[in-house]
Amino acid sequence: MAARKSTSKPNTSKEELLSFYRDMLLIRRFEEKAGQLYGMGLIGGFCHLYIGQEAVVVGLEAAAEEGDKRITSYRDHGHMLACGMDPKGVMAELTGRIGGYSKGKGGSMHMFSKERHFYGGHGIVGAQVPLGAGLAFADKYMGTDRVTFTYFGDGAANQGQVYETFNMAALWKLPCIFVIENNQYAMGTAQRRSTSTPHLYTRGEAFGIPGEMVDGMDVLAVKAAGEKAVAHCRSGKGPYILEVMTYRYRGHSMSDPAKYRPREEVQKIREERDPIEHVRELLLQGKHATEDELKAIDKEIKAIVNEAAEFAKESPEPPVEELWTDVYA
Ligand SMILES: Cc1ncc(C[n+]2csc(CCOP(=O)(O)OP(=O)(O)O)c2C)c(N)n1
Ligand SMILES: [Mg+2]
Repeated sequence: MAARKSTSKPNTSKEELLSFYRDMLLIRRFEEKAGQLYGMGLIGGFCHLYIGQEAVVVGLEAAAEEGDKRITSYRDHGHMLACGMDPKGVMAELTGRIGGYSKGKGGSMHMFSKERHFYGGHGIVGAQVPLGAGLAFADKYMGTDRVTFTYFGDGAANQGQVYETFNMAALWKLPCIFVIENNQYAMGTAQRRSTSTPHLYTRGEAFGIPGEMVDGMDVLAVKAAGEKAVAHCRSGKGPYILEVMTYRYRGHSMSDPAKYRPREEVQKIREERDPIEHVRELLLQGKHATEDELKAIDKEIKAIVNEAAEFAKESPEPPVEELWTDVYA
């Protein structure tokens, strides 16, 4: 077992690049629209945007098969869209309307889809990690060969429950991929100020869990690492850790003015490392698409997002009777 840095790049096709482009663009435009609706007062409460991190979830979803499960933190809109949940239902939940995935009673951090095997949306930092191992345990117990993608942040990686989970997941050889989305900040705290060692992918070594560091701004590298992790888990060898190096362009949440980092830092990554721009260049350089064709895709995606926003605005608020439904007593 050795934790190591991944450098390999997979082969790809025009179709795959186009689908990565679409899927990442859908997340970005959706999140930009959510930011606008928040600014207009149509979304209340907490709202954590995923802009900049799109290649992580899109690359890993390309390595997943039907029936595989996923669970994540509060920064969850991208995960929902990437696993095939309806943008209208997600946006309507953000605006607190009856047409939302939780009938408007959950909001940004509390959405689920049994059909798409999406298990939330968790506001307590690190809480989804043992739950993810539990989902993987269920698959092992039932004798399926499905795997669970358990996503958490660099900040959450310092939580005690993560290590209790690593121990049990390794002991029971659970088919769980622990995806550490390292966007380099936990709220306003940079990783170097909070974390004793620079590499989180080695954190499973004490438990015998292999780990790998992946370039999270390169969707092809993420997919390749995901395929390797999935093959490991599906073959019964137990859990796997992927530390996916990424960056969030916006503040921690909509209420964060992001004064803890210079603007130039964000600007530099946007200009030099943007995951969508990367695929756009591969498409253009490989002559797989023209500028006009890519513009047409952008237009198509904007229409889907606008339709979701219209649906979210027109859907009524939940009636008072809904206060008494979906409640455990
Ligand atoms: C147990 C717990 N402690 C603290 C918080 C407050 N909090 C919310 S998000 C966050 C930072 C988490 O950072 P990270 O895991 O890197 O995820 P990111 O927001 O970068 O995606 C903190 C401290 C919380 N929600 N839960
Ligand atoms: Mg973080």
